[in-house]
Amino acid sequence: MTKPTLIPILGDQLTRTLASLRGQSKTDSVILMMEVWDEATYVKHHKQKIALIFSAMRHFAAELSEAGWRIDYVKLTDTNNAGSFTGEVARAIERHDPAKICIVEASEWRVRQSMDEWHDKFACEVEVLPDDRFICSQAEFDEWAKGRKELRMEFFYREMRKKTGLLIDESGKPVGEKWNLDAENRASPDAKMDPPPCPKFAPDQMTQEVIELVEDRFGDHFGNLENFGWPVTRADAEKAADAFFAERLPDFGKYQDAMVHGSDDLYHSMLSTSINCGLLDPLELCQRAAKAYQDGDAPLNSVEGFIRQIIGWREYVRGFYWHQMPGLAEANELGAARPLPEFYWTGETGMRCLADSIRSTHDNAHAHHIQRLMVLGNFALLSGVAPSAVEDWYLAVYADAYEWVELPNVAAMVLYADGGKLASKPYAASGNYINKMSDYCKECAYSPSKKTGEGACPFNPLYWHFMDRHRERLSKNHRIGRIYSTWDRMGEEKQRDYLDSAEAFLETLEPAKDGWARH
Ligand code: FAD
Ligand code: DLZ
Ligand code: SF4
Repeated sequence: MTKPTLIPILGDQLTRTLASLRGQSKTDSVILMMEVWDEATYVKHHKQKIALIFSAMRHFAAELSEAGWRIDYVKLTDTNNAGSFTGEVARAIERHDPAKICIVEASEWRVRQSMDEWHDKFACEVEVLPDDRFICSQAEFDEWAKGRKELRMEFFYREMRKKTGLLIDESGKPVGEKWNLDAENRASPDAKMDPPPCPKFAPDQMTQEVIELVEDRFGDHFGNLENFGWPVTRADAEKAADAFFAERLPDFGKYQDAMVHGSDDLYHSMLSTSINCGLLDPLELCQRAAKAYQDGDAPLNSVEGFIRQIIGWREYVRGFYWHQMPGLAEANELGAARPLPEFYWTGETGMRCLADSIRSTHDNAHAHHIQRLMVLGNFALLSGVAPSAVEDWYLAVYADAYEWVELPNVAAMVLYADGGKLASKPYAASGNYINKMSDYCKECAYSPSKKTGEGACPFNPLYWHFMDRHRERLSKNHRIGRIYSTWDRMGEEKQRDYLDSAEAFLETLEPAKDGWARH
């Protein structure tokens, strides 16, 4: 009897066309899928994230089994569960005596490090294949980055447009003559907004069992499971995509940066969880978006904006992550050291923008981009929270969070902890920005127009406190340095007022209790 090939499939590799499945004989292979304690707890993930991954894994295993594959599925509750990928692969080798292991490279540094030991640890051959679900290979990204002093998404994105042919005309130029229509995508919320609700998928029996397991084993993790409605199969993820293209893509661009209290999905696609665990193919989604433009079903600013998020930002942060690791996880160029405030976990703050973004995070394991960047992120940046604490929080609370995508967004885009390798300037903003882009401030306990003292929006003094603290570095930055002439014109008394207000506010921040993010 020929020895089989063992094909481990990880929780974010749930794709029928995965490189390790292509060209394999169904009779000569065993697919291994493992629910393991290590993955469920390296940070204390939001309950919905664990339920999503376990349920999507179980559904995917059933789908493969139906298609004739031999599946060895290890549940978290299996008595001898080894608790780690390496431990489970070792046990599977004993069960199946494979000729070789064939696996697609892990998406995260932590897991790749442990997989690197497999060659020495296991007697059989270990073949690790590149993850070709990304449009840009790591070698290609590294080549693009070579010799560049600054890495900027915009130039990378143009290469990806040319590579994929998305929104490129016959003469090789961008459709509509501009590469980037972001300037058209900054509308404030208005009365014309009426986003149709995003589809939610009622848990079937398999998901229900997983929900009970999560409640039982991870009951002390952040978040609730009552609202669980994420797609956990490719079929449902496609329904979610259909609804987005039919109902929300046309206004996606215009209202991309808008925030409305209590309105969690707006015109966003809500597809990141499905893309990241493998249920949806990012390139196919972009091709659908481009077709919607060609067919006259959506305007260019929306379609270009959507495509840019995926073949631009998503591909770019993945390349950046591998280009910068392991240093990126330690980066702290601004020397930020404050503990994460407790309200990031409880939502108990009078700052209405933060409270609403944290509520959505708690209830849905999701907040949209501008809440993550300009509310939650901006606050952490301005108040100088230590990058590792902020990174752990983002990794724990979002259902779409994997380190390869979370870390560049948090460390580099939000916190400027990489010293500007990814972003040309810190995304620092006062209350003005949030007031312009949301309806939060109208009913807030603070006033965005009040600059200092009692009742002033805390973002206002914090903004100047941040700029003052980092003057030496930021005054040399050509995109933000000019702000210091405004600061200097204020005079000492006004400046002191800002700094005192900020310090008084910072003193009120209660640090997070131990044990929320890490076990
Ligand atoms: P849409 O607004 O509909 O955008 C379409 C798609 O574009 C998304 O599904 C996503 O795949 C991609 N995309 C958009 N922006 C980014 C980005 N900055 N980086 C990578 N992909 C992007 N996204 C994650 O998938 N996982 C994370 O852990 C994550 N952490 C973030 C942390 C911070 C601080 C910030 C500022 C952004 C983060 N993002 C992350 C990016 C973005 O917020 C989410 O992808 C988006 O909110 C998901 O909702 P959506 O599918 O409705 O996105
Ligand atoms: C996120 C996650 C969780 C919570 N649990 C598992 C698991 O038990 N088994 C598994 O295969 N994958 C899980 N995942 C996704 C993995 O963390 C992800 O596939 C790797 O970290 C990628 O490097
Ligand atoms: Fe947020 Fe300030 Fe507006 Fe309140 S006033 S919602 S704290 S930006």
